[in-house]
Amino acid sequence: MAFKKWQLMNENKVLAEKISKTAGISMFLAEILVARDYDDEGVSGLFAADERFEDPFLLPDMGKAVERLRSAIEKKERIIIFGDYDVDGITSVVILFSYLEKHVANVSYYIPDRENEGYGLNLLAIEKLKQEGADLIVTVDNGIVATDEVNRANALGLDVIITDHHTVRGDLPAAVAVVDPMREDYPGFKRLAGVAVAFKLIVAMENGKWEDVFEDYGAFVCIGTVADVMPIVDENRFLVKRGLKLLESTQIPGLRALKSIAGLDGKTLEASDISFLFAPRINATARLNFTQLAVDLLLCKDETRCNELALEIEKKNIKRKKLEKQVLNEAYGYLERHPDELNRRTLVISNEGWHHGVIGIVAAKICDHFSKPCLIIGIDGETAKGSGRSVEGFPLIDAMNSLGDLFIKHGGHKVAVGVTLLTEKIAELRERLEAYAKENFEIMPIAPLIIDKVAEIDKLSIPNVKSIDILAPFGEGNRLPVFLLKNLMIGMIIPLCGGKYVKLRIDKPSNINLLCFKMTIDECIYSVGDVIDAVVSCSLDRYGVWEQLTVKVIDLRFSNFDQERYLMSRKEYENFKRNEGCEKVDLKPSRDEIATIYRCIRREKKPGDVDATFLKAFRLGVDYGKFRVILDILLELEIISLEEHIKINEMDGKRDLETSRVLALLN
Ligand SMILES: [Mn+2]
Repeated sequence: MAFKKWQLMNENKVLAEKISKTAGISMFLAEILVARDYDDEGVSGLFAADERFEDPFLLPDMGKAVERLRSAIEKKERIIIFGDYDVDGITSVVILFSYLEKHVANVSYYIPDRENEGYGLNLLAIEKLKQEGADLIVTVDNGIVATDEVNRANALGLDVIITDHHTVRGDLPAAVAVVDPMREDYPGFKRLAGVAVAFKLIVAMENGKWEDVFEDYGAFVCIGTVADVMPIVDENRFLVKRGLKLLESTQIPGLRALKSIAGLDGKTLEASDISFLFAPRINATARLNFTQLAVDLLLCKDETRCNELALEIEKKNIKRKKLEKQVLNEAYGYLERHPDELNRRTLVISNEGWHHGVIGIVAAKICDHFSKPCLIIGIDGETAKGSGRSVEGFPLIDAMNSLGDLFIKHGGHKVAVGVTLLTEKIAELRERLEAYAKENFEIMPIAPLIIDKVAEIDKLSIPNVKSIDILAPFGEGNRLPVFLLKNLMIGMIIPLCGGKYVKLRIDKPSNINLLCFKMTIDECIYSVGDVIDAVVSCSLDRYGVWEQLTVKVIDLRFSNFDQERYLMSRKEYENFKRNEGCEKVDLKPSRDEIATIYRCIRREKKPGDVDATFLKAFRLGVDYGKFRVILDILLELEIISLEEHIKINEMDGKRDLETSRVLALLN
């Protein structure tokens, strides 16, 4: 498992008791809310949000947008919805197109080509649409920065209505209407998805009556909102909570086909089902440049055709997974061959031919695994495209902006960026990004695992876990409650599904079963009798009237693991490897310590990776930095080899520690 910094939120029993009484909720839930900085007012606001849908006419320019659109319908003008190829963009197109088509408007849609056109309104498309006889363009999920494009459209006598949810930069485009909750003059909830803004336009067309149109389009609004990682708070809570219910019982053929292919038939849906099962399938089409498939499916009214389209999409998704795995394996392979890379503050990995559609997912996985900002770059001859992901606390877009001269194009936000550059600039990007990180972050931030509270085993009861249901849907901005269980003694270790997963039976302080879905039996370094701490989440599985509590492990550690000490020691080692100066006495191992680690590795029946082996070394009293230095020495003297796992080499003759250069560096 990748190392995450456990971060326990503050507790305040007095406030929790007060909230529990005034809001009439369990103490268990009240403590979680306190950990999330809610006070009693915040709590009543939280639950009131379930009923809150703001009047769409509060959005600036909404009146103008409605007026223009109505006159276009009346005059049978040709309306083009200009969308985007991600899930938010696609769902936006689908709802607005369906609505206008139903109202017999002369309407069609345009989604730019991901590979050739990229995101947002562009001049060529505007010329083309004009030539094809367009009278009015309505953007969804884009357009707020398209000043030049709107000017061009105006010059051609083509009207534009902008609906978007992205940040306003500079002047607003000179469009007929610019509807965007991020406008400074909008006082309401800002973090709506593009599809929610498009939905508000529909509601405004209905004079503010949202109920019926929500029945028709709510499921799409929910999908786009969750897929675009909007926080599930405030108005989004309303949209997602109700939208999920609609999606559960939807009669829309395209959604039914997609649900069925994702294995979600008849299931109670959670926001995570959209993030992990719906969105990747819709996105797979755009990643491989088959966006049309997804739009066709979502608009299709014929069940048989829907099932065919869903199957096609599934094929694309399988292809996407294959490409992703291939790039991921090649990136890991590179890191294995260049282990010193992992001592850098930032990772930049590039290769010829890596598919641009999957580099973002791969960057996210590597960033998550090593807790370091990561750019994955696919080279395509003379130019290259990169996608970056970052850990909280290292705003990657700031770094990219400071290196702006290297790029042909770049954009993004704090945790995710995209860049296009000349292939010959990649080496410079690598070095300058690392230098930027060094200059601005002496100590790099590490991804935190945020824990709501320490829980006693007996508090993880069915009524308590049920009481937190009211907080759902969980997702961005409203994370699944997570608990820390301390000092658990393992009574039994049980392989599940042939060892793919592990069940830990805890005997002390009381009985509980922990399910580890992120660990195979081979990766389990714990033994019966070990005392561990576990970070867990809980869920209730319902089988008719029968309810069962499931406790899922998110992370595990030996109880006496000292996180601060580990982080200090790790920093010391990385500094040493980067030649940034270190406390040599902390890193220099004694002969005995080297022998101890050697024996520890040799004793192992199944070879482990560096992290797993370290946890054993740590129990023998060897700090992380020193442990890594010992591995370096053993590797240098060819006593061990390290690929994915650490193995003892067959040796002829003795090795002399005095010949180690690593050791000499620490004298
Ligand atoms: Mn969007």
